[in-house]
Amino acid sequence: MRGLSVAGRRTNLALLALTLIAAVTGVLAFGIGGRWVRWAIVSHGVAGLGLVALAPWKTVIAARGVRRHRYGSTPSILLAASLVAVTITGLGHATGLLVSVGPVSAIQLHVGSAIAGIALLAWHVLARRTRPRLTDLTRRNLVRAGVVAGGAAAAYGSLEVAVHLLGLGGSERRSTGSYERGSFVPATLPVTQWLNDRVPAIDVGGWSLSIEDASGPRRIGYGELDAHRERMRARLDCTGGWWADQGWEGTTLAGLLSGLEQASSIEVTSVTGYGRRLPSADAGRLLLATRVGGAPLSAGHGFPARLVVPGRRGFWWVKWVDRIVLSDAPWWWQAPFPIA
Ligand SMILES: Nc1nc2c(c(=O)[nH]1)N[C@H]1C(S)=C(S)[C@@H](COP(=O)(O)O)O[C@H]1N2
Ligand SMILES: [Mo]
Repeated sequence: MRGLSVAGRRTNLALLALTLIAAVTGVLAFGIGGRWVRWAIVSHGVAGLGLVALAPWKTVIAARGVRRHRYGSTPSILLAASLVAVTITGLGHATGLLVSVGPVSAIQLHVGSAIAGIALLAWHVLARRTRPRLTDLTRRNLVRAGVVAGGAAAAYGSLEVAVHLLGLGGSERRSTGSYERGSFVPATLPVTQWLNDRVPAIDVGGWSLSIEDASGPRRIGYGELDAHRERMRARLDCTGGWWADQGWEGTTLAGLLSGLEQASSIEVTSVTGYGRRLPSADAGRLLLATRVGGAPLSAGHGFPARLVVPGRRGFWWVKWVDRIVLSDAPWWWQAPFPIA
């Protein structure tokens, strides 16, 4: 890069490294359902605050570029705007000061602006390339990186303490960062779709569940399925930023599939085409629910049947299930996040 000082290079590389950490931990925070999610969330917050801390230095570098009227400043401005949006929504969600904007949650805006920002950043990095050099690995630079990391971690800790002392909404977040909504009151449980799936109107007269193994399909009607009343209390935690506990009723996949050939994974698909593949070993813990809170599911929550997947984020809880396929493919043989 022409005309960029050593300090400018250093700042740019640090920003790039922190952005990569923030992106990876952000994806992990969505992918992990178990207790390790806390560490993805903490690292994500620390990386984010590190970026905020370096922003003033970046502003100096950017101002120099703007003064030289460099080509391509419109995408740069869009990039800056998306980063401001990412920061406001991230801090807003974490502190509880901005949890939603109308029907859209701060987390949804955070992810949306982050994806836009990453696309613009890819362009920016290619257009204004700063190549890491071996000479960047001096002891002084490592100390500097340590100071940024330590400072960001201290800032994260202080922010958490402040949120608790001030009693802000953010103190109510669980380990995934989600806020409680409508536990044990299914009527107030948010109805959420992963992307653009629509709530279908299903007439149980025409609906049946197809269960397929290597020897072919077999069908179960609603009456037969709803006769099972195994209970399971489970926590639905949507990546949109909320969670809820409910009492679900139905039948475990282990019960439903008993007597069928052993397989490696179970593919559960919705009337709408949405689906996830789960490990067969989990079948005893997976409930195909027809009821929640003692009443049949509402259309929004998956009537006639939906999957209950304790320990996995909401996008695994397939609604409006009409097909279950036993498969030899490993369960992770799918896109890490639904694409429909
Ligand atoms: N068929 C289908 N099932 C789905 C989704 C979807 O878009 N389509 N969204 C998932 C997501 S992201 C969540 S958080 C839960 C939400 O369940 P609820 O609407 O009953 O609260 O459903 C899951 N099941
Ligand atoms: Mo979700």
